[in-house]
Amino acid sequence: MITFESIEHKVANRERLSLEEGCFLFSHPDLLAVARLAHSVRTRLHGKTTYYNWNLHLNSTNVCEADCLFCSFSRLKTGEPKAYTMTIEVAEKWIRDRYKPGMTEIHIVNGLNPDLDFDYYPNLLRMIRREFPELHIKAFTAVEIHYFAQKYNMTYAEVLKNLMEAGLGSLPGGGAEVFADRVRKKICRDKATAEEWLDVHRQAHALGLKSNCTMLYGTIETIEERVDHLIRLRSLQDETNGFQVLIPLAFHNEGNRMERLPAPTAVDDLRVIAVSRLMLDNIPHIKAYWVMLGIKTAQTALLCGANDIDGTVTEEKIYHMAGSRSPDALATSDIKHLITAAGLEPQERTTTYELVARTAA
Ligand code: V47
Repeated sequence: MITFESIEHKVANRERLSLEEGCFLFSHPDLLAVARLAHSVRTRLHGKTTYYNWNLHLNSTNVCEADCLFCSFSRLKTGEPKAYTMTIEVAEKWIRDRYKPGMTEIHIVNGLNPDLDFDYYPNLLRMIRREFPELHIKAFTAVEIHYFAQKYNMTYAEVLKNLMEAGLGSLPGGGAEVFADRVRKKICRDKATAEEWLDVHRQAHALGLKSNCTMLYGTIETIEERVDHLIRLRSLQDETNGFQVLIPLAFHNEGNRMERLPAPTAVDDLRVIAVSRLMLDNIPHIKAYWVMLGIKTAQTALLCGANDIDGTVTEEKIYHMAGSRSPDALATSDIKHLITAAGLEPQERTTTYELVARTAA
């Protein structure tokens, strides 16, 4: 029989938790006990060290053929109100206006735009590598890579190699949503399937790229489907060891077709962070993405299993168009303050978790 004590025992012995144990933790009435257990694992892995980075988000087009019910960012067609596609020149100016020497990462996620040639993407990366060589380029979700392969008639490996030659440094974790077919058929029926999403990451890892992974929670998924999602990520990680971090993504309900669903509460958020830490014994980091959680919940999540708070971000669109009330950007001094105020130790990192040391100005 599963009890909280039997799970504690397994965690202390570094044994892997099962689907049933994950479901038990999601339903356990004592959130603080689950959080404390997750914090003990976080502390075993990372001590008080809490990572952040100095980054910038670019969404160079929001035109998107996919019809995800939860999305507030995309526009179906070029020419619709609020649809936009930056030329490479406009993207260059956009970055230049926001870039500060010392930044280490640009994160790029776009819509699935039917009106662009494949060259647009390597050209965008080449421009960034030429003009902003200090930036690591973390770009294009597995859903985008899958779309490029289909649309431009290439294999995943061909797409990835092309983009790597142009400067791609790693893949972000978006587009995973929840892997269960039942959920995908309802909320994101016309984009990469779970197997395709996983296969893009499998192939990226085989080519030596690191990547991130996500889980979108709070729409229509069951607890069992959440745990199944985590277990599928864990299985691929057993195979490749290429995932760096899980970012649980809380559903935001403004400006999309799932507005009638209530958004997850802080208790849901903290529980997902904690159970993710406990289930994913082979993924090193769990990120409390402050843009999505809000600053206060993100800070609390650092004591419930998370050990990373993402970065400065600067002009995030996907969550702000879906109702996020978080600020547009955080200064690194604000991030460091949040971490130290939680009794933890801030450590700046690169995208691939090398430590960044800065001398005081
Ligand atoms: O793929 C879209 C999700 C993702 C909504 O890899 C929504 O470091 C909730 O993946 N409510 C994009 N979620 C963001 C993303 C990400 C963010 C930060 C860091 C990293 C990383 C990755 O956001 C999408 C989708 O899963 N999403 N709309 C919404 N209304």
